[in-house]
Amino acid sequence: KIYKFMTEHNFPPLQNDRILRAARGEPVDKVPVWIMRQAGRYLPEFRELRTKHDFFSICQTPALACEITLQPIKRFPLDASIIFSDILVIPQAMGLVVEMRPGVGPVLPEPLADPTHISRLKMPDVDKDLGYVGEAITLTRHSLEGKVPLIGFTGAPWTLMGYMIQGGGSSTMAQARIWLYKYPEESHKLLQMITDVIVDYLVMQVKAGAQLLQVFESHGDFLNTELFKEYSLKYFKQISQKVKAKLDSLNIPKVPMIAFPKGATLDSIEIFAKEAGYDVIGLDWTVDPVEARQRVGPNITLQGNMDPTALYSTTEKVRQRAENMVRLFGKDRYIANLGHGILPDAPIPSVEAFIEGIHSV
Ligand code: 1CP
Repeated sequence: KIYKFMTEHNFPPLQNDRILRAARGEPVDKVPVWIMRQAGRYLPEFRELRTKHDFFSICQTPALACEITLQPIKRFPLDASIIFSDILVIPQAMGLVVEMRPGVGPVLPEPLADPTHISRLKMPDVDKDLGYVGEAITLTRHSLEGKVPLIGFTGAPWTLMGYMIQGGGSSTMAQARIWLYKYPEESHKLLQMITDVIVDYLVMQVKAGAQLLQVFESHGDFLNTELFKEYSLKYFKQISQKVKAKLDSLNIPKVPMIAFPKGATLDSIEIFAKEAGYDVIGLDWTVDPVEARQRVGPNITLQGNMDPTALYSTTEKVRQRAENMVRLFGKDRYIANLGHGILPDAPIPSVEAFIEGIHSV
């Protein structure tokens, strides 16, 4: 079990706590910055390693997951690392086959075609079935030598339900949305099962050494405010409450929790900030920083939100845009990031200019 080797003081002392300070609402010397998908295809050293190993073998091999997690940290003055893994390890642990097809992305060859298929799912023993993520986290915490904090993560229930029903990425999520209207009870049943796995999974990651947690609702785009409240917010609340309660009962210090409800409406974001119980809310690039701050009030940290495609302008413009973003969000209660994952062919000089721009204000 992972638990036996989790003791915070066994890890090297932390040298850069900007992101933790920002998440807690404490002042910072410079705005912390990290990039969603910062370990990925845009790095030649990642592509090189990928030619030799299958995607999920990397996730399941702690030494490889650790090596890739550190790649962007070695190159850039980022303020956080995020463990190399994927949100689809949960559907896998629940018994669904997930393949990573080159040029296509994740494919689930036998998705849940209708609610009778829920019986195909199993409730995993997270310490056993996803223990490899915990081992990768513990190893990475040591290998980071305290340089920056390590973020653990999961997909949110609705986003994972979407992949489980669609069988992969989808531009409409129509089948999964149909479930919400046609099979509301069974949808809740499925979402609750996924939520229960997520809670144990996140607690396990903290035991293993994760210093922040991010919950990715990448399919928030597909939910209007009413659906968001019923099928997303409800489970986000459970996740934050139960993770905190379990950590308390185990006498393990709580860690800041980040929610990224991508594409959620501004009304959803406002309700989320008031009710969901997260320290940080991530915004995609369609949200105006000033309006977001007015809506959510002063007591929550915002994260984001430069358009990933803005990295394809000149480095000078990228730097200016990054500086301007900090001015709009303000230096307090703010974590700089892109508004979604960095694209696989993003220019590396733009990544450098982005980070420089953020740190220069
Ligand atoms: O550096 C990091 O950010 C850590 C690694 C990481 C993370 C946080 C990966 C590696 N995946 C994720 C999360 C993830 N995976 C999300 C949430 C973030 C987001 O919205 O982008 C999602 C939706 C996925 C699912 C997924 N995995 C997709 C999207 C599919 C779709 O069209 O809906 C894809 C393309 C993947 C594969 C993947 N995951 C990660 C990498 C580096 C890759 C590329 C695969 C490869 O190398 O072949």
